[in-house]
Amino acid sequence: MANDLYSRFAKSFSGFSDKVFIEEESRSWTYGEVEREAGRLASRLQALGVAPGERLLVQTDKSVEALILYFACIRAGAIYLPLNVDYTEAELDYFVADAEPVLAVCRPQSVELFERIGKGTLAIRTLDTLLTGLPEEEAAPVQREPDDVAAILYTSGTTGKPKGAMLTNANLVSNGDMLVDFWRFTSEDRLIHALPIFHVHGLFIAMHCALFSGATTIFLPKFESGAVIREMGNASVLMGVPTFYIRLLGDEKFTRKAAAGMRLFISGSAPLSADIHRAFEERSGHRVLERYGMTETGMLTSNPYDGERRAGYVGPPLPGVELRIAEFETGKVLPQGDVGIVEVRGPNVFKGYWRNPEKTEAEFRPDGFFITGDMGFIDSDGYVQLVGREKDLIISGGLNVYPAEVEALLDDRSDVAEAAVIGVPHPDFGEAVVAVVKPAGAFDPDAVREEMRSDLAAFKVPKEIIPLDELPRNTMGKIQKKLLRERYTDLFANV
Ligand code: MCA
Ligand code: AMP
Repeated sequence: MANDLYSRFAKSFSGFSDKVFIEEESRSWTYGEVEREAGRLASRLQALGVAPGERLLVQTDKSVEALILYFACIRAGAIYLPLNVDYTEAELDYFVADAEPVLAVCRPQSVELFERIGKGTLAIRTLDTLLTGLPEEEAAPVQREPDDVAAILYTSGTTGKPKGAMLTNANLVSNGDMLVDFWRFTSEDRLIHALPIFHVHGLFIAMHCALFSGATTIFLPKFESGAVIREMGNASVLMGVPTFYIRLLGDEKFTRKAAAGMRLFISGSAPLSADIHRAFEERSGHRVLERYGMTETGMLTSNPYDGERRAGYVGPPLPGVELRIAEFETGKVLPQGDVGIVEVRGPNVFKGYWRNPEKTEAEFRPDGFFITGDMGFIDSDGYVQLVGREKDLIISGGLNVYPAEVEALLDDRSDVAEAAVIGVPHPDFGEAVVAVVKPAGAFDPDAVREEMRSDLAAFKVPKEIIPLDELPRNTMGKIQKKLLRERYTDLFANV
């Protein structure tokens, strides 16, 4: 049997053919039905030039059909490139130019925008038009090599433009199979899926665990605590970002009884505070299993299934993942217990950044370890604790925001002399984006926020813009962000 990603899908599609794969409010889909639709859609994609190695750009709402488009793309051997629906024209323009997709599938309201961006050379379809009158004949799966790229996921960076992380067939198959085993997924499982499907977390981690194990997915359009609590009576696993767990605790219907039938709650994408971890256990009787990963690497560490799930720790490295702590500047490996940069190697680690060999080289050590940008240490039991980030990054509700991108937009404005963008503790999102700005003349923070929405995805727009006469600087003249973070640490304490 081939070991490319579609072959892995096919094993479940045929092995569980008559079993329900996905339940949504209006209908349910068996594994066999999903495979048949993916086969027909792959025929249509091929007719549109979506050939092996070509990029298929997708910016659609969450739906089972959008998921089938992913399976069809992989079946056709093409490279899947999903994008957050929040991205604005300026952001999309860059992705299209960089990835040079052969086809863009978008929402009806974005067709005109993609036409402007594509300048007549990009084929554009909505999901509806793509699915109308599908051919009866299913395209034969195109076999790919383990090292061929299956998907490109863009991640931003501290400096410069977003980079497309190339994930190979082998990366996705190995990480998926390992997680099924580690988290004990079986075909008896019923996974509540409330994450978006344009990130590694919702698309690869959640969906591959369900698909590879033959489980059933309860597919919700988005996270809403009431709906998630209702589904718990009929489910076994929930995967989410810390905000999910914070919001569940904020809902009085979330009780021990409501969670009684669940076997596993998994959290990741951002730090889950030890307080929330404990409050969750008190309320539900379940200890959340926290894990740590990245777009470039899939899952890296996880608290154990059977052993101690330790609050505030992301657990030991997962099977097959080598993890070490090093000195950032020199790469010197540090002794156990010392804080340094987390570096990783393994079959899960991506192939490199799309058409960006310089960035790829800069983020790998010569011996193949990838430099994550996260700071942490390994304790005497082998558990990893993350203590901060070397990269200037804010994680808000599980979504990454690079201050440099927001600062650049503010610095470009004539009413701003200079700006510093920081992450401030937020009770719902974990961290919230805040801009501290030295105005140049008349300055209306609300109007500025409103204007920023046309250039930046909504989650990146500062929740507050604070005008200050002078930004604090150190003796080297560098803006002291640490001091600003301390000063505004209670900004959202009462929201
Ligand atoms: C929405 N807003 C946000 C966020 N989400 N602002 C900051 N951070 C966010 N994450 C904006 C909305 O546009 C809106 O702005 C306002 O905040 C309130 O929105 P609300 O209705 O409360 O938001 P929501 O729709 O309920 O979404 C919150 C959410 C969602 C459920 C936490 O953001 C989410 O599903 N996050 C998960 C993201 C994820 O999958 N991350 C994984 C990537 P306005 O009113 O001004 O318009 S990381 C990854 O994949 C790695 C591998 C890993 O380790 O997992
Ligand atoms: P992304 O680039 O969106 O894949 O985000 C990856 C980053 O999310 C990592 O480098 C970490 O900084 C962060 N992250 C993921 N999981 C956790 C976790 N459990 N605790 C703390 N940070 C996390």
